[in-house]
Amino acid sequence: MALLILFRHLKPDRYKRELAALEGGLDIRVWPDCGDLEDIRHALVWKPEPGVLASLPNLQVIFSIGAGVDNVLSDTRLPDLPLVRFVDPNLTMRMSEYVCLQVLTHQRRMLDYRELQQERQWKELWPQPGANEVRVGVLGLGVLGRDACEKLAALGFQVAGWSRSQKDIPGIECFSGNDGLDRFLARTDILVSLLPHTPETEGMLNAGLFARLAQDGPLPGPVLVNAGRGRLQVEADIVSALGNGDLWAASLDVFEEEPLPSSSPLWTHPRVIVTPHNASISDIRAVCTYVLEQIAAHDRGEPLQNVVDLGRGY
Ligand code: NDP
Ligand code: OXD
Repeated sequence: MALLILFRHLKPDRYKRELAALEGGLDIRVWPDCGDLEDIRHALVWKPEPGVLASLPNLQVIFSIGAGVDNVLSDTRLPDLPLVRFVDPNLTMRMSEYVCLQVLTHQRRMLDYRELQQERQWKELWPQPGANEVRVGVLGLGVLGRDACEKLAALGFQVAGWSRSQKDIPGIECFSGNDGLDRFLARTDILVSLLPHTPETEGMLNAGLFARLAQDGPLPGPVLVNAGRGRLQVEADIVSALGNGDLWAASLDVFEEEPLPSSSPLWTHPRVIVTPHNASISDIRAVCTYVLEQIAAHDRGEPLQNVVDLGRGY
């Protein structure tokens, strides 16, 4: 009974070492050196080479090292097996750190103060709204969105969230579905996206949506923070919206194409903060512990946790 590490564009070595340290006798294979394919019961994946999972006759469970599984679901020959995504308090904490950092950066106008510092200018900017005057809207009220909302609310922001199904979260104004989206956007000064990439969400962060954000807020204009997935955003529209005032600033951790091509205007745009898809990285030991615990529980006949709904795509 073997576990296959199946990564593209990511080194498997540390995962292999951690798994071996946690479970001495485990038979670990690393793609493309799979050995006898019949031995493989479990696969640990990130951007798996399309078709490989379908070639494993005795595969039982697929484990994603990330919370997002679009990179797995894009395999058109994905076998109909349980796909478990990574859910972990450390991952959630790191994402909320990123979200709070970006929201505070824009609320406190740090891009402007940085520019003034470079010019050696001692100057106070106006307006300087407090957190309680700023309305943050979080797209996605799943594991990450909910925690980010609660931490932003603890900082004093007026927080709302939007999801597919209606939620009831104390202290957070909850909106849902297409009907709720307009009202949610119209009350949002800083928009945070923590949505998965699915056929429904692809391209939704576009000019039409930016134009529906609040234009009567306490900041000079609306702000976009995207740490969900890059395929949600239309980057040409972000650049145009920054030019026409539909957006005042943006913090982007994810991109249509990753790594972000050096020709992208986002790299040098004065109103954009770029980070290399590291808003929240998966802790390797935590991933390996999580996977081994789930395998042990599954072997005992207990249900798997955090299984992706293949129909919904997240
Ligand atoms: P969850 O599956 O827990 O939550 C997803 C949320 O999105 C749910 O609230 C869901 O609504 C909502 N949603 C999905 N589709 C729609 C839709 N069409 N309309 C409205 N709401 C929708 O995911 P997580 O919170 O764990 O993670 C979110 C995403 O964050 C991941 O998919 C991944 O892409 C990204 N991520 C990025 C990282 C980074 O470093 N940049 C790190 C980790 C994750 P409902 O609750 O009604 O189902
Ligand atoms: C994830 C990611 O989905 O790192 O976990 O993007």
